[in-house]
Amino acid sequence: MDAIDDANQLRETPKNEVISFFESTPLLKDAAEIEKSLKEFVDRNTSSSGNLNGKANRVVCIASGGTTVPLEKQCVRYIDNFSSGHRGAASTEYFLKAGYSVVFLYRRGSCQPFCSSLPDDPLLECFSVADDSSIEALFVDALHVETVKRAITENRAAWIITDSLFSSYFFVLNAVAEGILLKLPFTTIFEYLQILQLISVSLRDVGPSAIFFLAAAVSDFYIPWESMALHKIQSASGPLDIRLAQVPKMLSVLRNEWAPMAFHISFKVGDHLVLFDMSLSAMDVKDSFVRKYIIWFHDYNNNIETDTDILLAKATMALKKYKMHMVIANELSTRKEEVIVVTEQEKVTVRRDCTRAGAEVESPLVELVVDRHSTYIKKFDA
Ligand code: 9Z3
Repeated sequence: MDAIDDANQLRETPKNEVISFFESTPLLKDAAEIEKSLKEFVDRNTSSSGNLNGKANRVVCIASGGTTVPLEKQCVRYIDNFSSGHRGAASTEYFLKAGYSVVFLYRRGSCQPFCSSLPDDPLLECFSVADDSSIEALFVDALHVETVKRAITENRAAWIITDSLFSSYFFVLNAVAEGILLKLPFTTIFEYLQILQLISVSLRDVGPSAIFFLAAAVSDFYIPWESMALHKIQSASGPLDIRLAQVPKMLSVLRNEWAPMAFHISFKVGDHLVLFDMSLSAMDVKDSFVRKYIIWFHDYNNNIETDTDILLAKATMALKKYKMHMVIANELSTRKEEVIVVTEQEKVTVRRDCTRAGAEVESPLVELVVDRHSTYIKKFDA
């Protein structure tokens, strides 16, 4: 995600790269079902009386979690991109509270809105909210019965029922039931990009009232399907050499072709500390010499002063290159504390309110995004 990424940013995304990526991609098994649920979602939330959540037809697509790159078609091993999905899940909560309807495009198993503090536990699947808002246990099949039995044996059932956070889970079930939240899962880069394309086509008629909030950590490299091994790569054949192709930069395709009227927000992540952890894990990362050396190395290459400057330079480049309306810059190590919002007009540092317990940076961040989105929409009204 660094030097190569920057070089890549300087060239346009050639059309043939995009076409060949999609042509060689395994087709989504449930594409028809996803299209159907997207159509119903858009119809429900973009009526003349506004969406079901109260804001006039405003919809946000939130991409969350990391994409994987399989090494085998019958996948045993894969390369992953780091992201817990917390940013996307928390932002979903604040957008719903702000009156938007949300398409939540998330990595299977990553953090979920309203339950990011709950364990990813199949026990939760055993409950639902009844019409009168009471909690119902769904003992509909053997799996549910087994899950609950096991939870009781393992002493988890009591915990989960008494924990106050559990009620959050029902908020999210309600949001899905009310039709203001549509959750679409992905695992691989192939699934992610195909579903993103389906979403953008479905939201095209929403025009400037739609936001793309792309917080997912998306693979830069992949193994094209046709050159991928079918079965588990054997270790008996010795060391493994893999050649990865570059994933075409779909941001510009999304911005220019798939959803040209929408308000586009991408994220730029600074990874200096990660580079540190990975390449020098055997050393003491607090070692000031190592630290200085690495920072000097970056400064030398970029001819600018600090890590933040480097990150901001990259964010500004992404803003221009992909014609984003907003690029949100964050460092992995401080991402829960602060982000820097970069637009053509401004650079705003948004911080978590540390005076309030449990306050999250996504709260003021979404507030700022909603404000700038309102200004954007007004331009079309004029
Ligand atoms: C982000 O920068 C997200 O804010 C994080 C959130 C992944 C850091 P968590 O899910 O973390 O709360 O644990 N997302 C975008 C990361 C990315 O891959 N950006 C690309 C890049 O920097 C550009 S699209 O090259």
